[in-house]
Amino acid sequence: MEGIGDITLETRLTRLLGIRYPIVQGGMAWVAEHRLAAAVSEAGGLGIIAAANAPAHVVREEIRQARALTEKPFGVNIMLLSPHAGEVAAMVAEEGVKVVTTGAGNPEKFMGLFKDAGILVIPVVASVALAKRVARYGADAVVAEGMESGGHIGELTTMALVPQVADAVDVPVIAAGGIGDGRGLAAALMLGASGVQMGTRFVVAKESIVHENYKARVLSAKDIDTVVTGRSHGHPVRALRNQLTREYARMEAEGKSFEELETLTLGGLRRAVLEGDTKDGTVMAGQIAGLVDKEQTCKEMIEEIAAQAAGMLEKRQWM
Ligand code: TUI
Repeated sequence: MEGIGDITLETRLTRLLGIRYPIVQGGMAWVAEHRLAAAVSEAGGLGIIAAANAPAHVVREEIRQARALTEKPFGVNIMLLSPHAGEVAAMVAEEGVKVVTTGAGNPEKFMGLFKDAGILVIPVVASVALAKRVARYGADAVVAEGMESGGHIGELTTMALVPQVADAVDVPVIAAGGIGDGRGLAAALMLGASGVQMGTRFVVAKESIVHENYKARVLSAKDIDTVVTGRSHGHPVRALRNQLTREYARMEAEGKSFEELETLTLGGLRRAVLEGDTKDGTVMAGQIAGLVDKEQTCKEMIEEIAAQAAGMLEKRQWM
């Protein structure tokens, strides 16, 4: 029982996952590696290792390194557009991972494999239709992710998506997109969610391996500093505005092909995260970047967010 006075942040999600706070860390490519995931899980949230485009043997090593850092549960995010998604799915079942989240697609074909391995499956969805579908074939919870998020996004906002998904499915709903503090957590609970997933806030965590240039851009970002590129070919991505996004937008307006645009961004996220190239790299971040203004440990972040949410709920501070 966590909270202040009578207010607890124990929810269906904390009970399902056996975690202390209803806070999940997003499965961010290149960012969500074993150190960040272990730190979030150690702090009482659910840490996630992002498989992204990595082959299974690389992700397996990440899982083992996370296990050396924490005995608490953590998850693996499988990015369904990855050519390695199938081999990663088989590997996580073999490794006995407790929780899998999926993103950027429909995880239907892997569902039997995950359920047979006793894995809790939490697909990220951007619509009511996909939420209903994954719930029907056995999802244990869903992440309802609004277009305020960084990276690959859907069409709906968190404010509109979360209550509609909460009404449509019986499993716990985790709200994502535009959430960065205790106010966001409290608001998500009022929309019918049982917890939140946060990405951008964790990018600047002390335990995050993200290059200091990238962290500095997130820390200094204003509310209107993110842009969405890639809408023309059906893979919209939100990132902080820079030389690369301007060039991309220019080429997109000229009607350049998907292949030409892909060449421009190839390796862009890795360049930004690992090398600190914030001019010609892809600095993925959500709209909440404008609110993220301090580097803290995951424990400090999670405890601050939980205390703020619990305090607001107890004092009816929103009224
Ligand atoms: O997946 C994410 N965020 C991501 S993935 C990523 S790597 C990437 N980089 C460049 C281009 C494309 C991917 C960076 N950020 N979030 C979860 C998420 N899933 N957001 C939206 C969706 C989604 C969208 C449509 C899930 C399912 C869907 O429909 C699938 C279907 O078949 O109905």
